[in-house]
Amino acid sequence: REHGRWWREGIVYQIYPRSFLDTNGDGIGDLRGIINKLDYLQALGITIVWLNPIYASPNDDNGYDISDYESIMAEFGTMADFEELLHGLHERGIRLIMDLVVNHSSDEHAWFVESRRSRDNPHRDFYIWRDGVDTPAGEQPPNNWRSFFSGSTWEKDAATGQYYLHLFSRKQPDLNWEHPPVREAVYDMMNRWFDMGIDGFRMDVINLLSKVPGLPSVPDTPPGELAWGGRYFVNGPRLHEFLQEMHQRTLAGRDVMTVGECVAVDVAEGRKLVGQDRGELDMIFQMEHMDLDSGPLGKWDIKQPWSRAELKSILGRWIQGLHGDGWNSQFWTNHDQPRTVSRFGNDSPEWREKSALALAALPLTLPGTPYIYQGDEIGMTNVAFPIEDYRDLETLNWYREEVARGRDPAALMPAIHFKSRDNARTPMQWDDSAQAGFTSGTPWLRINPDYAQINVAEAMARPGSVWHGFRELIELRKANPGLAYAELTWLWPEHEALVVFRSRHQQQNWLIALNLHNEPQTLPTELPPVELWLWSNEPLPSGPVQSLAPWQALVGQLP
Ligand code: TEU
Ligand code: CA
Repeated sequence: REHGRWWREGIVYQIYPRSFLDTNGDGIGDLRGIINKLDYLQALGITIVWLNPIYASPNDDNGYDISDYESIMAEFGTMADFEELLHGLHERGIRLIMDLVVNHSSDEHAWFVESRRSRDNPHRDFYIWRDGVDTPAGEQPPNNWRSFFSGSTWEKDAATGQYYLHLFSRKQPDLNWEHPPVREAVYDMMNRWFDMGIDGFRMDVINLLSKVPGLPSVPDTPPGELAWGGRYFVNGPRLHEFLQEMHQRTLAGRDVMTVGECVAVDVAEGRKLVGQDRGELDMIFQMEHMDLDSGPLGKWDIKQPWSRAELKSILGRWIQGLHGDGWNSQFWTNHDQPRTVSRFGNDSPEWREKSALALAALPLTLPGTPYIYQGDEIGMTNVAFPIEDYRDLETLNWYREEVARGRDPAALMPAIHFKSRDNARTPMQWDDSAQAGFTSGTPWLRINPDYAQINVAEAMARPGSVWHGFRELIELRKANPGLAYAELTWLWPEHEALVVFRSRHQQQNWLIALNLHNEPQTLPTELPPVELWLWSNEPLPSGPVQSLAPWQALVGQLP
């Protein structure tokens, strides 16, 4: 297990470059902004940075629509800036992982520009083209799959009269992984980035690469209606073959890490993706707990309160399911999710800081590798903008589709305020100056109006702030690397406020006790006596612990 210690024992900090720091006043964060904050990252103590896509892109989906995998997005800077950033991170002992988005490209990628030209273009088969279907009601798309971003997954292209597949937006055509030259081109590109010295890839929707041949329609769907076609592209028939080939061609023999973002995956499938002897990926980033507060209709169908018992059951299943074989990621949010404290904690002035730290203590003590999303280290909160101020295409497409179906626009806003991806994408709040110190110009997305109270300068200057709590928890994590490998036992798994567990690795034992609730909790039984309390967001207990205050968190060492 010597191999890969750095990523097993590491702490990842995720940077969404567009919203991190703008240094040239165009309102868009840039690589220079990250370079200027390298000492900040080092002070926080994190050991790995994951950068969201920084490649050339028309930004239909903020860089997840790549038009050139080997050049830097003009707004973000130059290749020289990138090299300086990589070097600056390495100088500080911080590794860098990049986003790999190869389920799809931009429709402005040269491959697609060629592909759409004619049916016999040499690049035609780089993408997935099909004829429409003639029906009594007129021509229909090749099947009835619904896109992740609303509407059909098919777009008819005038040049050839055929449709191309796009599981995401129409500006994100799916690459055809059945076509060997696509795979060759991707592996070559990956190898060139590795040769530049990057330390790994976070692989976007990597379990969607392989589609069931024939691309069948979802059965039992009323004509003209769309349906979730996951069974035909989630963990498709050739996925493992493709990932093993990728591993052999790019990863084998390199000291790099790979983390696969996987949608709608279960533990059995997860083990195939990250099992130690599989030769596929190192770590899984699965999102089952991101549905804790969703009803049957999906993410916009808000369900509150969320169940702490269900959280424990999901996390426990993944931890036990991969123990000793595969590797988990631990996180509360990312650039696709709401802000942690607003969603799972309590962002009122009374409880914001305490609940942000109670929540932070969970990923930073669980087995696996913790991920911190930019801004969470100061307890940044959700926003509630009018619809005009949203920029995220998922949010806007859903809004337009629902309005077109006749729903009252005002009735859609609570879900948007709670769940929009833009909650996580508002710019970093560095200080209380105009535009939160993010830009001297007009930010691409509005700043959260709470920046005068919630900002990095304030939090760093004040002992006991969320920032200092994160720094302490990161330090604790580094001093106790065994936490990453531990076996976990829940105490009171059914309890709807308490999240309490013992963690054991070799001779070491820990106790983590969290009250994830606004009310104090009397414990079903007194906590087992610890040898030493290591951390709390309250004064450390001096005797037996029989109750926890609202949002109290305790980390201790057991004999
Ligand atoms: O996200 C994949 C994914 O699962 C999202 O579509 C998710 O369902 C949604 O954002 C939840 O609201 C990845 C990237 O993280 C995301 O930013 C991209 O938009 C998407 O892939 C397409 O590349
Ligand atoms: Ca800029």
